[in-house]
Amino acid sequence: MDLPKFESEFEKDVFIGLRSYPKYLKSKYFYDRAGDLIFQEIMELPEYYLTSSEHEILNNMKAQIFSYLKPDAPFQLIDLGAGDAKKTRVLLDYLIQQKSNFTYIPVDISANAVNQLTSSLQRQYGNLQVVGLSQEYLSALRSLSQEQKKLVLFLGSSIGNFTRNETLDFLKDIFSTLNVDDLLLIGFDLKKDPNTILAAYNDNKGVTARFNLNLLKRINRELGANFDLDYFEHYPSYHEEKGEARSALVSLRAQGVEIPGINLTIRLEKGEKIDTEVSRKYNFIEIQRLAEQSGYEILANFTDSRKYFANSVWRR
Ligand code: AVJ
Repeated sequence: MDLPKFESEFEKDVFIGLRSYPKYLKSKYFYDRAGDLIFQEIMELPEYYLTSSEHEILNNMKAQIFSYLKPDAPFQLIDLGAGDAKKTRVLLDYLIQQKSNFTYIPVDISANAVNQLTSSLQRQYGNLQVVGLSQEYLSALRSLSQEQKKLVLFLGSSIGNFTRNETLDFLKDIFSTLNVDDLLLIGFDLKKDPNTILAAYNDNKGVTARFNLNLLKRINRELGANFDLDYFEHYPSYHEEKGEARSALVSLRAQGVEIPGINLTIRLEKGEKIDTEVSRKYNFIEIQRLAEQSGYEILANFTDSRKYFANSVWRR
């Protein structure tokens, strides 16, 4: 099929996703200005254990993590998908206290997030060297100096949003930008009691529902669509064997929606879903296999007191 000409990747992805069956929208589009703020609210929710678990690990293990770097010379701390860098500040505080010589390089697709973060860090830490990059992860990594050692952070279980194939491709691509002995620190959400996982994506204040529905608001605003948010409901599920938490938006009645920005009209049956996110959960065997298949050596796996989350240190 010949696709019409699109002005942006967003337009193209929305068009393709809403013409598919089942319908889907890519989760990376959650993060517009409003979505960034709602995600910050999610990270404060008691049900969303991921943030507090990872915070606990980084706080307890920061000295060990940096001991693997053996930094005798200036190094680069690269933060992929830095957002507001709330958890990274634990590491920054530690490095500054240790008088480490490093450059902090937050990378985020959102130029808004990178600008806000850079100025906030400069306010907070007078002479921290910060180079914010609002680019795709790989082009950012490829643009960096090869002279200095790198520690690449991929925190928060962002890796969980990739499909299986995307996960391996991503890890191999990162590998190709690293030098021998450079490090990667990845956050994995661990498989656990399904009720605990489901609750993290189904909080009782409805923040996650708002986060999910914001995607339709974004399409209304940016593509002139007429999604009626009252006729969609947040629909989270957890598939234990697959280790996949999924979010969808379910249509509460049969309805038509117009999306003039991409010249598209869609129909939804009552009960039909639009898939919006997969958040993959791991165990240590799967983490080990991922590292092997993408060429890394695992130096350490750290977990929190509840064993909900893991931060894994990998070496090229
Ligand atoms: C930012 C991808 C780690 O999948 O847990 C939170 C996003 N979605 N609540 C996750 C999210 C719904 C989050 N990540």
